[in-house]
Amino acid sequence: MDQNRLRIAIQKSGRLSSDCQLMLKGCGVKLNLREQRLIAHAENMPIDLLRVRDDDIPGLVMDGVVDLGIVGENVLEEAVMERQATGEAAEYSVLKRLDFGGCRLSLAVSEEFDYQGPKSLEGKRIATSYPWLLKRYMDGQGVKFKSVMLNGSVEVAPRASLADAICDLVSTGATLEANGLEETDVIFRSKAVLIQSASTLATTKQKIIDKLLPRIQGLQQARE
Ligand code: PRT
Ligand code: ZN
Repeated sequence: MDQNRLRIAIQKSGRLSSDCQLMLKGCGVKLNLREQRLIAHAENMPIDLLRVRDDDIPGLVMDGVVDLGIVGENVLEEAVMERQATGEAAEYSVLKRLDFGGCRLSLAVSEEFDYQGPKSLEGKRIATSYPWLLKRYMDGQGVKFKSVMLNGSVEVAPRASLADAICDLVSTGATLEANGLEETDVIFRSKAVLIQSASTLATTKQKIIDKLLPRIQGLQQARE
């Protein structure tokens, strides 16, 4: 990769990809994303896009492998807590909170569960892909629980008797309803954020960022 080109990590395919691509396009960045390539070079600016799983984005930014990244705050915060727990560096700065990717991380139980607040989950098994965010919330509530780590199909865990409750992302609530689950506690509210690595950037790269940021601001204002 050319060291003079600004490197931005975005989700390759998923809920954030099209909004990320639209945002960059709106900023005047001409991309050729037709090929399923890992790296896409902008045609008209010194910018390279690294297209990866969203889970890899916090690490790529915090390790300084890329200069910028766009990721959900849920994934970012979980990664920060995990890295802090293992003594890894977890530094970055948030350049902008974006106006897409909105969701919440919530606790949910089966409709039959007699839920009287977080204390009802004492000693219970909770299925989640976000064990650190969940633990922080439950520690705050003074409730001990067992975390059941699932990277997908979290919402079927109670029905499959794998867990007594779940802690999962919610946007419309349709998935919870379809699985006979009731949202009880919102533990984290998230949006996509544009983050920057903590390493010092070359002036040429900083200049591109200084050009992009007001354009992103303009796009968001136009949508308000
Ligand atoms: O392959 P990769 O690892 O990159 O993608 P992924 O499958 O891990 O993530 P993806 O594309 O599903 O989500 C990327 C990001 O979008 C998340 O990290 C959130 O920041 C954000 N986001 C916004 C959501 C949702 N809304 C959302 N509703 N992520 C997931 N969901 C799922 C949720 O897990 C549940 O299964 O949608 C379902 C609930 O939706 P409703 O509308 O039925 O409530
Ligand atoms: Zn992911």
